[in-house]
Amino acid sequence: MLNGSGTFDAIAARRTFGDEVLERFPFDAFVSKTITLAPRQGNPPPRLWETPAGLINSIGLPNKGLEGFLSTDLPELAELPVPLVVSVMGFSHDELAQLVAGVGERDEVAMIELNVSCPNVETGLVMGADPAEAARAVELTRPLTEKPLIVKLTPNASEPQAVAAAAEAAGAEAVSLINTLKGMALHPRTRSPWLGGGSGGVSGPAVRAIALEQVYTVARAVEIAVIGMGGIQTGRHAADFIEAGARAIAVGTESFRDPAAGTRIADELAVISASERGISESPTPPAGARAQT
Ligand code: RRO
Repeated sequence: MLNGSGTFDAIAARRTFGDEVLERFPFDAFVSKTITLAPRQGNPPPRLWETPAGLINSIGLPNKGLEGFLSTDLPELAELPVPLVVSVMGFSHDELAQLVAGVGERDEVAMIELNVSCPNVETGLVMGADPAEAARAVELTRPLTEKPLIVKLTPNASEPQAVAAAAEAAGAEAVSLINTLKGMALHPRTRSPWLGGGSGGVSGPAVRAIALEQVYTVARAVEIAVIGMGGIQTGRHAADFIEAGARAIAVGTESFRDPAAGTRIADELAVISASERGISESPTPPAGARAQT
C-alpha cells in the first residue's frame, strides 16, 4: 500500500499530528511529491475544483528544487518508518539526469519514480504520452543509479500499454498508473476557466473505471510490477485492482478526505483476501477458548 505522489504530505502530517503519524503510518512505502531541478512556486490559485466524484487539480509542481529537497525535506522523510520513493520530473533530459543522479546517490532513497505524466506544466507537453520519449527517459537514467526505477504513466495516452512496454524494454523495474486525466471547470459566474492554470488533472472515484481498465491492459503487456491507483476508496476497490494485475496499490484523493485511508483500505483488503482464501481473520481465539488452554 503506497500513497499516490503528491496526495499525502508526510512532513505536514507529522507537524500537525505529531509522532503518532510515524507510529501508525498509513502506507508501506512513501512516495514524495514530485520534485524538479529548480525550485518552483507552482500554478496560480485557485488550484482545486471539486467535481461530483473527485477533484480537478492544477497544483503545478511547487517544490524546493533538488538542492532544497536534499537539504531540507530528505532528512525529515528519512525518519518515516517505511522505504522512501522519490518522484522526479525533468523539463529536459539533462534536468532528468541531474535529478536521478542527485537523488540516486542518497542512501535514504529506496526507489525513484520518474513522473513523465504531469498534466499541469506550462508547455502542455507530457513526455510519457509517447512510447519512444518514455523509453529515452529510462535509457538515459538507468545507468545513473542502481535504485529501482518506477515510471509513472499518464492515462492521457492513446496506448498506455505501449508506453509501459517501452519503459520495461528500456530497463524500468515497475510502472505506476494512473496519473490524472486532463479536465477543466468554468467559473460559475465569469464563465472563464476556474483553475489558475486553466486546465487540470481529474482524480478520485470519477476515474476509477478508467484506471482499472488501464491497469488490466498494462498488466497484460508487461512482466514488471504494476502499481495500480485511481479512485481507490475501499478494500473492495483495492482487491479489484489486484485482480486486474496490480502487484501493489496506491491511495491518492481518498487521503484528502481521510488521512488514515491507507490503513483502513489495507485492513479491508486483508479481510477480503483472507475470506476469499477461506481463512478466519480472527488472530486471537475467542475468550472462552483462551480460558480452556
Ligand atoms: O503538481 C501537479 O500539478 C500535479 C502533478 Br506533478 C502530477 O503528476 N499530477 C497531477 O495531477 N498534478
